[in-house]
Amino acid sequence: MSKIAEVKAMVEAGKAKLVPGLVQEALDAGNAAGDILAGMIDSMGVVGDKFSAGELFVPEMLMAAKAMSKGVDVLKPHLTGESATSLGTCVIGTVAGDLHDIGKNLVAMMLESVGFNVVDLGVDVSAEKFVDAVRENDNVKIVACSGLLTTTMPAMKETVQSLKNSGLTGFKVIVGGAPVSQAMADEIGADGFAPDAGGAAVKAKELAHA
Ligand code: B12
Repeated sequence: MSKIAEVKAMVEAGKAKLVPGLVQEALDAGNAAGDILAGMIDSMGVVGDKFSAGELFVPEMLMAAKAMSKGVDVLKPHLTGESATSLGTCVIGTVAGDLHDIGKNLVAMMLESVGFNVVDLGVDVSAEKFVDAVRENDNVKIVACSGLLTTTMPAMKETVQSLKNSGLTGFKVIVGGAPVSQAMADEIGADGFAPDAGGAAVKAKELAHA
């Protein structure tokens, strides 16, 4: 079994203690950090499908998430570069009612690596909290909203609308997460969408310069 296949199997099995060592071994064997990350993201897809099929439950899903997070910690220095320039501040969070944060954390990491000062509000963030963060932080150029549940899409819409109606200016709003699409982003009035963390960084840079 290849090292990446071993990492994937252990993420799926939720082996948080084993994953960091295996990720390091995969790096040492010459695998690119991006390929190892893609493998772990695949594993989360498998876990989600098994959850849908009733083959595993929330505790197993949580263990897989913990295992992936530990693996990402090892990859972090290999995925991000030091950026000398500052593109301004990016406020990021997962919208109200939603506790999923792996994708949001990856997006935050990539935004930081391209030169944003990232203010991470965490998960289950209300629309008011997003607006307060824009008011309270200097030079906010981007607000990034993450959401993984179809049931929290109304909260994402409310967040975008609250930000747009706040009277505050100088920033753009980007949205993302598995159920989000460009069409949905357009419909709720967001300025940008990207399907993954790398795309989020590209889109944020483009909008911050616009
Ligand atoms: C791990 C997980 C959990 C963990 C989360 C732990 C954590 N710390 O995040 C736990 C166990 C807590 C959990 C709970 C629940 N979950 Co859950 N979970 C997952 C799972 C398996 C993986 C999610 C993940 O981390 N993916 C990997 C990351 C890297 O991908 P990502 O988040 O999509 O992020 C990428 C992009 O979307 C994008 N992106 C993300 N955010 C942003 C933001 C911006 C601005 C941009 C531009 C891009 C962007 O970039 C990221 C990196 O490339 C998914 C299955 C799946 N296929 O997604 C189900 C899934 C999301 N969960 C689901 C469900 C139903 C639940 C529960 C309701 C289960 C329950 N009965 O309690 C609860 C809800 C809790 C809550 N209130 O939030 C469903 C959602 C169904 C739906 N359509 O709404 C899924 C799809 C599983 C399924 N197939 O049924 N879950």
